[in-house]
Order: sequence, then C-alpha cells, then structure tokens
Amino acid sequence: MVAAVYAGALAAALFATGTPSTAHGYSMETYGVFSAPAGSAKPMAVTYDKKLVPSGALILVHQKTAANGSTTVELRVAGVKPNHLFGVHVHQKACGADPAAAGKHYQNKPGTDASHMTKDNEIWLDFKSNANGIGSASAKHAWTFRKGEAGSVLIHNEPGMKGARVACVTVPFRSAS
Ligand SMILES: [Cu+2]
Repeated sequence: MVAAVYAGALAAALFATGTPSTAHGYSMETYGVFSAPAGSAKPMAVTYDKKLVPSGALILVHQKTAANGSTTVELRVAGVKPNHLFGVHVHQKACGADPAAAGKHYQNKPGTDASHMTKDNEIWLDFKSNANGIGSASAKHAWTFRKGEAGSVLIHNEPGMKGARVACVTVPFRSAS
C-alpha cells in the first residue's frame, strides 16, 4: 500500500515536470562510426578523406530544442587527424557516397548572398582536434529546424565556405513540434 502511494506520487511528479515530449521541446542524439562509402548503400557516417577522418572515427551529434524553439546542437568527434582545424556545418540533405549528396547549408532564412552565409543564419560547428584526435563544438540559436530541411552534419577540411568535403553523418534533425 505504501508502495502504491509512492508510485502514484512518482507518476504525478513526472507528469507535472514533464518527461521529454513534443510539448516540452525535443532532444535527440545521433551516433556514427565513419566508414568509406560502399556500393549503393546509403551510408549513415561516411568518410571521403581517410587521412583527416579515418574509418572507425566516431561522431556524436546532439540536438536540443527548447519549448520556445531555441536550439542547441553539440558535436563530438574522436579518432580524427590530431591538431587539425575542421570546418563543420549542418547541411540540408542526407549523406551519400557522393560528397555532394548532402546539398547546401541549412539556413534559417534561406538566401544565396553572403549575408545569409553567417554563423547566425546557419549552424557552424567548426572545431580543432586535440593531440589525441578528439574535438567538440556547440552552437546555439533562437530558432529551430523546418521539417525535413536539415539532414546531415558535414565535415570540411577547413573552416569557411570553400573547404573540401571530408566526412558526413546523416542526422534526423527536426523541430520541436
Ligand atoms: Cu558545409
């Protein structure tokens, strides 16, 4: 009987504070182990440059969108080339065997001129790996993703807009609702 009272109180507390749900925001983690593209299979985490991102390197992407829509994206990688400065962005489409498959950068306000290609209007997760090949980055914005318009995290060989595409992980980004 005492246990039943506790169980009821626990349930009430859980519902009162809210477990993760669409009404209270959205949280998602995607893990990947990089490998070279294989045939026609749609790779989840694919490397195009094994010198910078060897097969077996690891990636974790965490999206956290609050009820008010503000969104934090965190990136962690391990096993990449040590002491290297990578450029990283959220791109529009899923990864493919072709580095171009990920498409363009995701933008909050879509546009093609330079004023739209900013770290405020896109999600940049540039990082420098440490001596052990480990790196991380985080970006927070007041906005969240439009449904179906952000599909991957793409790693480039350098920051900025002209870096070659060296690795990609498909991530099911979404809005809170
Ligand atoms: Cu990019």
